[in-house]
Amino acid sequence: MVRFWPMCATAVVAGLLLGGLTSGQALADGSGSATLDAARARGQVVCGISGQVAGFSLPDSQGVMRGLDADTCRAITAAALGDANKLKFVPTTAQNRFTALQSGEVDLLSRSTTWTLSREGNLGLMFAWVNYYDGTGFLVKKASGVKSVKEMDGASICVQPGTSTELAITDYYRLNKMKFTPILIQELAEVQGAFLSGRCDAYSTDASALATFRFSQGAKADDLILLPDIISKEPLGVMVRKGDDKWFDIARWTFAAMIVAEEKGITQENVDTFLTSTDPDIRRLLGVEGEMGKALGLDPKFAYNVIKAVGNLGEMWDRNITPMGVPRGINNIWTKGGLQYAPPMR
Ligand SMILES: N[C@@H](CCC(=O)N[C@@H](CS)C(=O)NCC(=O)O)C(=O)O
Repeated sequence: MVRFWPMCATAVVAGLLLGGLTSGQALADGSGSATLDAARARGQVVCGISGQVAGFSLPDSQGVMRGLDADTCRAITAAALGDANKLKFVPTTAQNRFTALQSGEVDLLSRSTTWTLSREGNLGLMFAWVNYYDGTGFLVKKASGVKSVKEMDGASICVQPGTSTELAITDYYRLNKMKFTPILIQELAEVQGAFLSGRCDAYSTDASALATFRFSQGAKADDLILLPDIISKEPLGVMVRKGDDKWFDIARWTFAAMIVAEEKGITQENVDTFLTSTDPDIRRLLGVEGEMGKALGLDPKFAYNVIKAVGNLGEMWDRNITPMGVPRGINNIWTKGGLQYAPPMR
């Protein structure tokens, strides 16, 4: 006790001083979120994406970044700054993505990143929401005749280093007393090219990305088979830095807003017709009554701005993932049998 108290007291005093100073200052001068204040000052949210994955983040023929991850950046920007276009995309790789967020180069990371304990516990970063419940899958050539991972003992597998995919395959092979040779290639185009040219027997990553890659092969898609085995859970989430709780809240409640909108049938196109709704949930959601925006340090119409910019969660899916031929499944909202469930916005 004699040794405990002084240390404890020092920590408490230091905590009060630091916490008091930072949050007191932020409250006096700004929103309570250093990240939001910085984004407001520069007039832009900076969002880390991959920029290379169809359905998630890939520029279209006009150079506009498209995909679920890109629209996630848009939604949070619309909530934060009231305008989804006040957004800068920064491409990141599997290996530099966490440093980009830690260093402050980006305000948030929306890059098919799996939520794991060690990532949340060790990196000073945290996951605000899951925008895609995924799992590790395998793509093989139809000509190989392989129908299941169990037939792939001794196989060479192309995989990007620094991914949870690498760990999932290692676990699976260890558990099943099988062996594989990892062919580690950092660049996405190279890893895909290596697989297509036969340098490895299979290409493994998140099943979503395999499905969209297969789809992008056009007529040649039929030569490739996505095996039915999904060997791990890969909840892909949106990450922010620890220590800016208000920014975390903004990211989290942006998703809640898109889910509630879907529950209530509110879309990008019809949202204005709901402004006169008598449903208390809808009135609070759209900022007609209550102080939901204020609680987040935002405009009362933050959720309205999100819906105007990207629509509800289902619209985000339909715009980006449905065209790739991937059914929504567990990614549906809870009222339709899926995992996306929003806490009450009250
Ligand atoms: N979800 C896994 C894998 C993430 C990952 O890097 N996925 C590939 C899927 S294609 C990707 O986004 N590559 C794009 C790139 O390297 O730019 C993780 O968090 O480690």
